[in-house]
This record gives sequence, structure tokens and C-alpha cells, in this order.
Amino acid sequence: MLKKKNIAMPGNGAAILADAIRQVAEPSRRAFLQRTLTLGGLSLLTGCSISDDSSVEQALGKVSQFNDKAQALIFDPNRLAPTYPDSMITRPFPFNAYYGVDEVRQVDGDAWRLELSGLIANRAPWSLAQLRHLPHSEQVTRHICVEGWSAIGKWGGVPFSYFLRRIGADLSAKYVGFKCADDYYTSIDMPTALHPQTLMALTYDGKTLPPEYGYPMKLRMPTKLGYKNPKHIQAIYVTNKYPGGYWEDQGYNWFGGS
Ligand SMILES: Nc1nc2c(c(=O)[nH]1)N[C@H]1C(S)=C(S)[C@@H](COP(=O)(O)O)O[C@H]1N2
Ligand SMILES: [Mo]
Repeated sequence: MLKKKNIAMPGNGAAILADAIRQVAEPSRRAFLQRTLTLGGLSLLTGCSISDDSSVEQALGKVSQFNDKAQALIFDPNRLAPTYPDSMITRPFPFNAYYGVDEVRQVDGDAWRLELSGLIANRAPWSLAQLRHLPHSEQVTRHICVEGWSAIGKWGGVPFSYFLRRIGADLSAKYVGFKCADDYYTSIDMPTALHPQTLMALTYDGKTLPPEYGYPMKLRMPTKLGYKNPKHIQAIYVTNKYPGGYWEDQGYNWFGGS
């Protein structure tokens, strides 16, 4: 789709161009570009010429930021995602991560402590036993992955809005960020963090959350795409500084609503 052209560029233009071509060549970005708009559409929307490839990267970024704002505006904090009867649970529920199932992180739940930082009044770490004493709710919802599959699963755990209030998080802050026991990380908007169906999941299908689905704890949000749902959470922070995410920093849309 993209052809390298000989363009005379001043200064380190050649290096910038080479960088842009490399980035557009990444499969995730290319897929995102194909899903978003045609190149012609991009140039119309942004008004920039696509005759030099570096502007494609800029255009991509603009479209994604535009999508973030539009999705944040459309998001209704009171609208519930569909729930399903237990009989519709997908068995076996699929595993997915940026690595294979043989490399699933084995977290020691007894030694594990949930770390808290940023705009939070009570930043003491939490053990698994302490989290298990908090209010618990269960839901059967659909998980949608951008890689082209969806599945219905049953997660149980602590309503995240309860937890954020309990730790004295600044609920007027923009972002909640997550760091995981693998190298994964992501972040969400505060309205979604406070959504009634957003759970700190400790169980799957009525049993302790298994390693492949994110033991000891994952954030489950039926209002967001799969990659926004971090597994093996190690640390949570509240911030006004844009934190990005593992796939988001490679071109996936940040809001990631489903
Ligand atoms: N820590 C961590 N969380 C993660 C991922 C990951 O690689 N590491 N992958 C994400 C993606 S892309 C998907 S689709 C879901 C898969 O969750 P599942 O294994 O419960 O189906 O986890 C998300 N959360
Ligand atoms: Mo995914």
C-alpha cells in the first residue's frame, strides 16, 4: 500500500522518514490504519499531503486522538453492557496475551501485594486476603478482542468504584493506570473506572482466578475491548498525566470502547 519515494528533505529529514516508514510497517499499525480509513480519507480529514510517508504517521495519531475524544463524549457512565445467563458461557474460555499460554506468569498470591500510588489518600498496599473481604459481585459478560474473537465469561470481584472510594482516590483525576506482573501496562479514563460493571476480578466462573486469566487479580470491564482489561495487576495509580499502554503505544486506540 505504501511505496517509498525519493523525497528531498532538509536536515535529518531522511532519518525521520525512515522512522515513520518503520512505524507504519509494524503490523499493529498497518492493521489499525486499514481498519480506520483509506489513505485518501486520511488526507481529506487531516488536510495533509500523503505524498510523503511521514505525514501518514501524524495523520494516524490525529485520527486516534479524535476517536478518543469522541468515544469519551459518547460514553454513558450509567449505561450497562449486556449480561448473559450462565448457560451461554464460552467453554473453554480463550486465553490471550502478547505471549503464548506456556509462558503464563506464575504469581505467588501469598507474597503478592497490590501497590497504590499517585493521587490516592491511603496508599497502603493490599494483600489478596484483604481484597477478598471487600464487597463481591459477579457478572457474565462478553469479552471482545480486536484480533477478531469474542467470548462470554463469568467474573467475580470487588466493584472498582467501591475500591477507589475506599482508598481515597481523587475521583476528579483523568486516568487510572495499571502495571502488570508481565511487562503489560494500560490505563483507563475515570468515568469507566467508576462504571458499575467495572470489577477488580478475583474469580473466574466461581473459582479463584486461574493464572491464564490473570491471577491474582485483573480488571474486568465489559464496556472496553480486551486489551484494555489488564491481567496480573501489580500496581494501580491515579494521575492526570497520560499513561498510555502496551498496545496503545503501538497504535491501538487508547479509549478502546466496545
Ligand atoms: N497482563 C496482561 N494483560 C492482558 C494482556 C497481556 O498480554 N498481559 N493481553 C490483553 C488482551 S489483548 C486480551 S484479549 C485479554 C485476554 O484475556 P483472557 O486471557 O482472559 O482471555 O487480556 C488483556 N490483558
Ligand atoms: Mo485482545
